[in-house]
Amino acid sequence: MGGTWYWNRYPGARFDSESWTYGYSFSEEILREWEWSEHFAAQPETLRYCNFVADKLDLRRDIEFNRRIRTVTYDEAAHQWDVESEDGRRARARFLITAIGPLSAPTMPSIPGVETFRGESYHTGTWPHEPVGFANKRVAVIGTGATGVQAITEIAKTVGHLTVFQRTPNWCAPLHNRPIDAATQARIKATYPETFAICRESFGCFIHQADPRNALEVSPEEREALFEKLYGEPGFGIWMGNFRDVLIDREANATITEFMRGKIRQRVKDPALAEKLIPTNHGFGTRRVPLESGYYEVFNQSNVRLVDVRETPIERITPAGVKTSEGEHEVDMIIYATGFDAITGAFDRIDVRGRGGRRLRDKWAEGPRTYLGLQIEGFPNLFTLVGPHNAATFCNIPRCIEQNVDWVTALIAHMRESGHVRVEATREAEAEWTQHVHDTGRRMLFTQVDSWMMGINSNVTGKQKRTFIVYAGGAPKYRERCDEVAARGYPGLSFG
Ligand code: NA7
Repeated sequence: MGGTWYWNRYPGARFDSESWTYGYSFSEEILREWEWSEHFAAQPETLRYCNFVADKLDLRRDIEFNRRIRTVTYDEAAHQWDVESEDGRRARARFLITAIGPLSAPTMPSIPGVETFRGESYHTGTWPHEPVGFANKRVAVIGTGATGVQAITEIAKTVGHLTVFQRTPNWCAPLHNRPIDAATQARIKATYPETFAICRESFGCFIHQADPRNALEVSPEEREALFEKLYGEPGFGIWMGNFRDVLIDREANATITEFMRGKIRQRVKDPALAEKLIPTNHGFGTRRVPLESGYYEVFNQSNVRLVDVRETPIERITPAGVKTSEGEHEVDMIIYATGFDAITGAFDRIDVRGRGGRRLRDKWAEGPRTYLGLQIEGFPNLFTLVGPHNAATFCNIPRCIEQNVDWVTALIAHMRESGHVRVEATREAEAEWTQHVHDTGRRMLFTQVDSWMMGINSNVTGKQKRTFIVYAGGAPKYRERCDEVAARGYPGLSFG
């Protein structure tokens, strides 16, 4: 139970969304009864929340745990999906709804020798349930994405010696987490409708709304003042609540990038080290912004070392540690914070066969093609929640999941009422939506940068080319389009 919050139990794992914007909005009882203890809850609390919801709604009786699905096949004669798990058990259903997660297929680095290491080793996405201690141990962390940044900051508090292997530095911003006091708790509970209304209208369904001004139309002093204010505030404000053009316009982006550069230089004592922690190949916000709670200060500790693997590449993992071109780093533990085969990875791990035995993997070989990120031509009655080309992949995710679920539920109800047993995206509608996803994406600077949001994973064969896998038009526009399709009787879908 809990999905991403079940698996990602590495030290330091916590929300980057405000807790009170992240929970389910559909049940007043759940909203009333559940109390978040911190503005950005840590993983154990979120997992408790998932279990609380499951119990409250009596969901366990409808869930079969430990059933990893191997093959799903559309039976054209019966208009049903045949679902087979790895243990050979089967199930059949008219509709198949995937809720397999955009960041659920962890990837190990393609470095030789991983299996030869004699010490402890863990991937952050499959962290053990037993406690892992770091005191008096020499620990290596490979990877400095959102996960690595959280894990490194926490591990550094107790570790004997920490070596961080960094390939690409990211622009990290302060989280400013704090407990929720009683007065704030009361206010949160009294204003849920307003909170969710604000989220609905913001680009990524966060509580932060973009400043309506352009960065370059204000004076440098005004610009600096907003940046400074946002840097001092909790959460993604600096990313999502910044001047409206900083993620679109290069010159505007350069202003916030310069500001962030200054912050890293202020916080890291050794100037040469600060330069290594400053990204040089992408501007602020064009990759997922890790939120941090003392990350840069970790590098001021005498027991922490940063290894820039662009300068000294990792050659192999040895039985004793990590060997770079410069020499061997002997360690007791290696932590792989190397990320996921994002968004399409979980689909690739299932053999999905549609009409005529067509494989989804083949259809998406050159990148996904979808209608509204929810339906696929050739794969009737399949709905892909938080799938590629769906606004939910670039979102305060539960907010967008609820939109996906409501839309799919209404469509299924519509089919029941009208006696239909089959629904499928038309080729034309799929082509149009896919083109729209590409066109919308091109406006955004993040599509010019390598990251998981562009389908890049250096450790997965065939995922080295930038691909439009997320919808970058924002949640409100996406919802508008979905609502319009439903209101007009579902153009773009063929029913049978
Ligand atoms: P990310 O953001 O994909 O980060 C993975 C990190 O691992 C990143 O720093 C990579 O460097 C690094 N990496 C991956 N493979 C290697 C190899 N072979 N050698 C060295 N370094 C490597 O994943 P996260 O788990 O941090 O975050 C994923 C999302 O989960 C996050 O955005 C949240 O929304 C939740 P690179 O940048 O590729 O050079």
